[in-house]
Amino acid sequence: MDSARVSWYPGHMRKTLRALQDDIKRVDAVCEVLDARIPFSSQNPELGHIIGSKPRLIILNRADLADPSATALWLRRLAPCVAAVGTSPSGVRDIEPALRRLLAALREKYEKKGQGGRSMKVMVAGIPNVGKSSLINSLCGRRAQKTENRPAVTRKPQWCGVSRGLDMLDTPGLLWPKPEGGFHLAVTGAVKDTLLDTSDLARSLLAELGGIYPERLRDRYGTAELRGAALGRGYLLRGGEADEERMALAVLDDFRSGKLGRVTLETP
Ligand SMILES: Nc1nc2c(ncn2[C@@H]2O[C@H](COP(=O)(O)OP(=O)(O)O)[C@@H](O)[C@H]2O)c(=O)[nH]1
Ligand SMILES: [Mg+2]
Repeated sequence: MDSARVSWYPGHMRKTLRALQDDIKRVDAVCEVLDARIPFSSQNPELGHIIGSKPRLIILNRADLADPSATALWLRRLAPCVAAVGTSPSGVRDIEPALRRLLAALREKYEKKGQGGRSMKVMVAGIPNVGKSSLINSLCGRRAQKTENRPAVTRKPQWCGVSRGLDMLDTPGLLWPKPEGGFHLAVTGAVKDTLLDTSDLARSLLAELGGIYPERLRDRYGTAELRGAALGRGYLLRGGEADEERMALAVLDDFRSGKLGRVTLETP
């Protein structure tokens, strides 16, 4: 990466970028974690540059919140790729077998060199708050990594033994300066809410959901319109006007917690 591009980054992201560029040299493969609801927008092009030609397994995390039929399409499009729910051990069961398949050729190479006992090292990388640490915890069967529902909880690289011969490296999330899917990243919680106008965000989300799942908005709010929804719920300001800000928070919370059903915003 040339330094002109790196200088675009805010300080802590630049540090993350450098750390990933360094760590990539120490690993045999990478699990690139995407959000199953927004596989396009959650794929960091910069990470692609860092991964280069290393074996890569794509993980569509938060599959519990995504539309299963859309996930099935993405699994085919992005292969080798598995779907996962990072918060439970049963939700990550496809990952280890997929990694072993991905690394079979390399393993054989090591065995021929008499290094069969060598442990395989896999980096887990992706945007902030996509579930990297949760996935690793579920794979390791213990609470090895700190997880929290906000970006930038994992600050330093952390190793964790998943099983005999397989070690995984947790990494801090990497965003890039001007993500094209900024709106989708914000509604799914990868970018801090405070950076964006909540009402605008909720309005855009309602418009988009109105196009894909209109009946769900009708069922929950009686309308696809923010102001109408606020009035319908009796969310009012002192003068009797609709409290759109309060309604916007409710809509975003409903979406993020799955109360609007399983939703995928991007299809292949
Ligand atoms: N619904 C759901 N929530 C998840 C899943 N994986 C992670 N989370 C939640 O997403 C938030 C961020 O997880 P974390 O592992 O800290 O993300 P990281 O920043 O990528 O390491 C936490 O609140 C997790 O409980 C998943 O598959 N489904
Ligand atoms: Mg983390």
